[in-house]
Amino acid sequence: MDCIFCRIIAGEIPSAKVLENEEVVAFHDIHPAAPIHVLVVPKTHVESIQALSEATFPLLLPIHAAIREVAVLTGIAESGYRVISNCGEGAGQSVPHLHYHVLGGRNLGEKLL
Ligand code: DGP
Repeated sequence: MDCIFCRIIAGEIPSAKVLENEEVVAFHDIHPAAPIHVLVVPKTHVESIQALSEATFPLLLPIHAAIREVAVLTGIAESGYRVISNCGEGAGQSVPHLHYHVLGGRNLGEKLL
């Protein structure tokens, strides 16, 4: 298994988990870009949003539920947070396993759009 997130999911690489359920795991990013920076990752290996299919679209529901739960657990649900999923090398995706960055805990005023 050469996917780093699959190895984290399998417990082969340690991570600071925020939550885990049947479909999703969420853990703190190793290179935080904000005081709260959590990655929400489906346990099923899908490369990116672009690689989603009819079979894997249902993963989006537990991912979104987990994002909300992570926001509550890390105390940023009220103050606000940003969710980013880099899709493809040109967008800076460095781990080809679908994941959502949940960022908060500071003013995220510098908006891209
Ligand atoms: P992206 O560049 O959008 O593909 O995001 C990948 C993120 O994954 C990046 O912010 C750093 C993080 N990351 C890479 N390897 C590890 C790891 O072994 N553990 C943790 N916790 N995060 C990792």
